[in-house]
Amino acid sequence: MALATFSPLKTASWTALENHFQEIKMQSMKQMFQDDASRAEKFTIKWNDFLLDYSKNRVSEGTIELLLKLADEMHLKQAIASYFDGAIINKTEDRAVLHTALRASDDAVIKVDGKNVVPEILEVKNKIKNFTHEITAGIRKGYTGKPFTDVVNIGIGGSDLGPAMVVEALQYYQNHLKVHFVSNIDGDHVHELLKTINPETTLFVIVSKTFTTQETLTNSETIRKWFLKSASQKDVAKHFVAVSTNLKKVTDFGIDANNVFPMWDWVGGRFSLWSAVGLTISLSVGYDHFDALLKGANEMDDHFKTAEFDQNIPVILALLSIWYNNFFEAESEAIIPYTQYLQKLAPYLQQGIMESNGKSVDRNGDIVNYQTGTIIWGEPGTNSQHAFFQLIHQGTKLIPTDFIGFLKPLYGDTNHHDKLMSNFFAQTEALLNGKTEDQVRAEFTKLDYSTGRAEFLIPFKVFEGNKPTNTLLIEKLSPKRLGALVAMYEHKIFVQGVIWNIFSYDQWGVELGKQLASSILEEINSGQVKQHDSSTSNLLHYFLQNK
Ligand code: G6Q
Repeated sequence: MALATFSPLKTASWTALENHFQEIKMQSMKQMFQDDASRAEKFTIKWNDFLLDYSKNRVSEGTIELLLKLADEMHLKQAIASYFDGAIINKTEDRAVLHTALRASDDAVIKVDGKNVVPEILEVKNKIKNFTHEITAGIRKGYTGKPFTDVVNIGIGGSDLGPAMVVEALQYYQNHLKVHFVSNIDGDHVHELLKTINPETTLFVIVSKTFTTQETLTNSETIRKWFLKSASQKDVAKHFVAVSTNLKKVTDFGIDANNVFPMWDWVGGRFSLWSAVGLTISLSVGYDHFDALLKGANEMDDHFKTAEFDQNIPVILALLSIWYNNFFEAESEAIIPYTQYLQKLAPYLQQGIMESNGKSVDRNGDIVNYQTGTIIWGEPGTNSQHAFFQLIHQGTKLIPTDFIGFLKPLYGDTNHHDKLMSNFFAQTEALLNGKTEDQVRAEFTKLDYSTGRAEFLIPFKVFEGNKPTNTLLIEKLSPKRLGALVAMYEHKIFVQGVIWNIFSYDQWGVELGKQLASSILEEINSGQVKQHDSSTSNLLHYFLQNK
């Protein structure tokens, strides 16, 4: 079934939310906590070993009811069914959106064009499993007979960010292989990498769904040329494998057809880490951990499909985000994991969230008259506390923030972990309560400040508070829980796209720059600058004269 195509502004709940917003916008959460001793309990969802406390949000029970009504009015239930059933919900590209099938159970039946795709998925998983074993056990060897020590993932965007984020996040679970990522067309990126690897013992995984991406092909060619300085053409087959839908182009590159890991057009790049795009993940942590990552995502899929909306983590997170984006007019959201392992989570989610929902045309092709895609940013705590938290606490902008923390550290160092987590709890508490003028004055009195000095400093030391946060507490960082966490955000993206009446699974916005770059490259190569605006012309002339 197709997704609904009417504006959320046409629903009764949207109007009710607008009215309700006028009542609630000045209310303080501090007061709400004082008025209701069971607030935290009411706004907490426990699922497996995840706990989401969303009580530190500027919402009442009435707000949540209205937001849930909005979800119903936008036919979210039916939309979820269409998403999981393989309906063509990516209409502008005429495709199903089935990254969820990649982590479905082995006996699931999921049809695309009438054909069950699960057997093909299992076949590719098996190929990933066997290949991982052969590389990690040293059965497959390099061209001089040595086992592989390094793996280079060559890809960009969806073919880089997911694997890079997960490999970093699961560093604790890594085996002996050193995994590197090269993505940028900037030659300095690849040349720095080449200084650190040995052609005899390095495996190159070229990841490109289309196998037409300029960055990936240029990097692959540069690397192949470098490789051929010490190896011969026939050795390419041993050292280069590819993940792609484009078998012809892959084999033209010189890669053995047996070394191609297929993917499908119903898997969008930014949702593809669950497919063979995750081959480097499997190589890095072993197939069993890769499989556990998929299982975790699958469990979150089940939760999303079956939990009532008021107990449904992705649904609640999406609705809260809509509340701030469309009613409070918040411009951005921060995601702050309290673990260094998740340092690439925010950049990864920036693509997932901003490429999916950064759209200004609705599902009818009309320009929307409301805000869509949220701007996402973030860095791990506590580093971020010493960097940009000042603005979250005392700046002029409202920045709803997700705090993600873990009950247990991986190395069992409770000294560090307790300090880390005390910061985690302190920040959300400070953001909620702030600090009043009276509290600041009392502190100054204790410190024996002169009245003049104290009165001067008070305004600078007051914290307004009332800053919304979600707290997600997870048992311990593991492949399975990471899979569930990533799937949670994927489904949040989906819910928001459904409610905003936009197509979340295309990305036409990245095309124009690519087209212009290819015609400008011709001008740079020929030295003939064509007609541009005067700024671009001047810049091109300057570049050509001085490069
Ligand atoms: C993601 C996008 C995009 C894509 C890259 C790489 O959803 O589609 O980021 O992943 O442009 O594309 P290829 O895998 O085709 O090289």
